[in-house]
Amino acid sequence: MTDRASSGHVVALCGGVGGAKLAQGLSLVVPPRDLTLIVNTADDFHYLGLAISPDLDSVLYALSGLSDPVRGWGRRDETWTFMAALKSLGGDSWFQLGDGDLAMHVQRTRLLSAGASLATVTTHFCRALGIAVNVVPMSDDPVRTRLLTDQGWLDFQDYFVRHQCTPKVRELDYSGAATAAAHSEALAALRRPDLRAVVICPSNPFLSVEPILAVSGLRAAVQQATAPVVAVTPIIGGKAVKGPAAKMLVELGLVANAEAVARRYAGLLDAFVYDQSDAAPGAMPGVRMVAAQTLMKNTNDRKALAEATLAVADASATN
Ligand code: FO1
Repeated sequence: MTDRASSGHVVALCGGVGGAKLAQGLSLVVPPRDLTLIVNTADDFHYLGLAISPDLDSVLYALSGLSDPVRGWGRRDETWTFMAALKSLGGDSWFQLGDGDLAMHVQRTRLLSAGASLATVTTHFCRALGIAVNVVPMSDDPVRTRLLTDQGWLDFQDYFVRHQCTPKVRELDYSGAATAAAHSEALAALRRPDLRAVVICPSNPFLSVEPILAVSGLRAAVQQATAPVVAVTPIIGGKAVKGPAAKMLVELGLVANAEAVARRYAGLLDAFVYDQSDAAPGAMPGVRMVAAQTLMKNTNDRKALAEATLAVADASATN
């Protein structure tokens, strides 16, 4: 019988492209029944009358091998006939929906309007895509990230895509988070007696992780988890691997480094994984700082980072 350290349930909080990559890495080293992914839904929005859930889709695509390796979002080998035709008709085209990707949004919209919950739709997609891992939205209730910028309040995708993250961010609001019910499967996974680790993926702390922690009950559930909580840095050498995390840290009056991200999670962490090319973050009482290769260039890197992150958790559990 293997001891608990190399078995037990793993929960990962993820959002965005970096989160989807480590989620895939974890799915390669943990049996599917022992892995629950709690995914950010605060990027979700309605566009062309369709319900779009980008972070759920990025995880589903990453786990099913369908994700586009360059973009990080949407499907590989995509075609864009629909968007080109829509544009020629004067339709909105600022948020690009590939022809294959469009099927996800159409089917999600159909199932939601037939009364299914977002979690039920996600389970339906997992079954259809051959994914056995538990993929759970942080809540079935709407939570929406909004950003107060030098151009006023912006909805998330307006900031992220239409404005390409150029506006200066002053404040964030996760509207709906206080009243949204944390999904029961997310809470149950965090409360399992056989919990091995809680992994905070290398996602943007402001845009992907804190919206999850803002949903009532989830931060407390992570805090009270009986297993080590380990976060992986999304910042390497003062820069975000992808997206506006470093820029936002500076705009919010913080330093653009791994330590600033670790401090965002103060009170939650047992360990923090920073990149081996970086200086160790400043000491935080009770938080082990561990170096690893955190840049994931391919599937092997994702698998290796997942193994390293779980090894950190297992070592923390025995200390
Ligand atoms: N990001 C872009 O920068 N431009 C796009 O046109 C775009 C379309 C898109 C369609 C589906 C989808 O699931 C994601 C899409 N994204 C696009 C990325 C999306 O904004 C981000 O993945 C998340 O919201 C933040 O990580």
